[in-house]
Amino acid sequence: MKKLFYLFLSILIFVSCSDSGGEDPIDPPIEPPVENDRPKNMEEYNATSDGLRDYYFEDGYFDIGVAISPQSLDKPDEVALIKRHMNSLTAENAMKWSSIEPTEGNFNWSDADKIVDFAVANDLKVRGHTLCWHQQVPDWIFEDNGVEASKELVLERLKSHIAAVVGRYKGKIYAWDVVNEAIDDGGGYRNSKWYSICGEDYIFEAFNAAREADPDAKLFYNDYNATEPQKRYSIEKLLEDLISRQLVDGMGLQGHWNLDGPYLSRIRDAFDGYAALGVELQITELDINTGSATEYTSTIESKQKSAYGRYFQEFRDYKDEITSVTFWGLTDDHSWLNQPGKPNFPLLFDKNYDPKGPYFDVIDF
Ligand code: 9MR
Repeated sequence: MKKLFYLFLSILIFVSCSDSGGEDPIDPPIEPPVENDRPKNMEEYNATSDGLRDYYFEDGYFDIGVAISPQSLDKPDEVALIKRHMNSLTAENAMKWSSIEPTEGNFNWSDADKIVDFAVANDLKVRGHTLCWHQQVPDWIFEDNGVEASKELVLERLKSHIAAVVGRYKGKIYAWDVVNEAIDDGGGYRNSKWYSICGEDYIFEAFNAAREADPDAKLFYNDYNATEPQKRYSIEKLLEDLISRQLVDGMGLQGHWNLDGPYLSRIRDAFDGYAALGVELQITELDINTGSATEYTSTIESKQKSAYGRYFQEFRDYKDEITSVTFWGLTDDHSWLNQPGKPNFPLLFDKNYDPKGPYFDVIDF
């Protein structure tokens, strides 16, 4: 009996070790690129007017977008770069609650309008970002004459804000990040003001209000670290619930990634998991953090080339599921990661509006 027990135990150990289901220790080698006629260097880049949108959107992969501020549209160099490379725009901050409705019922539309009008005039799509978040959200929503507002009042304010914003851009904004970052890294609901006052109901009310205001808009749940298993399982549960009420169309994976991670196996599992639910996938805020290095050295450049190269290879492999990839900023110097005294180099274009090394990896396929 004892022998049998040990035999059973060793079989169990063998099986569990050989199918660890864990992450790859290192990412698998990248296939050597097939010869193509896309630019390989600055000289070839300057000799063509084609850009990312030609290689990805027009070739049947996915939209290529960028998050911008309205001030970008006053700068001819930035406008030229946007028109050459992008077919989709996101307002980096201009559509957030504190920008649009800083005090109750008083709407500032000018910055958001400027971006939408530019997009319409130049035949670019717009992703709306974001209707309900725990940041950039004014205090008045949660207050009522000096005390905490009731759940009913908060939900009323949420619904009327969403009706106004989505209603204004109906037919012009094709997709909305309705709720942003409602799940925390441990997989529970984020303990925001929204949650502490309304419980999870605010999520459903937000989606419902967006659906009512523009039934044709695609509605997304959007989050960071969406490839991390614990968080992913909770997001999947939330999506299932939203799907059963026909309130969601897509999952937005922000994509604030690093030179070394997430591992491709994690990304693949996440794409498979979300796509299996029947929603479309978008990478909504892509950038690759270069860490604490104060200069863009050749070592950092080569790591970033390989990171961008392998992530985009992965996106192409999932072209049937992924409908859009948006960069969180146009040039390194305007990235949220680039802080005074703490430079970062997360994007594909440098401060002179020139493509960096990784650009050529992204288009080399
Ligand atoms: O890039 C945005 C930065 O300019 C703002 O100061 C910040 C406010 O918290 O939000 C940044 O954008 C965030 C996005 O809206 C949601 N996902 C995380 C992004 C980076 O913080």
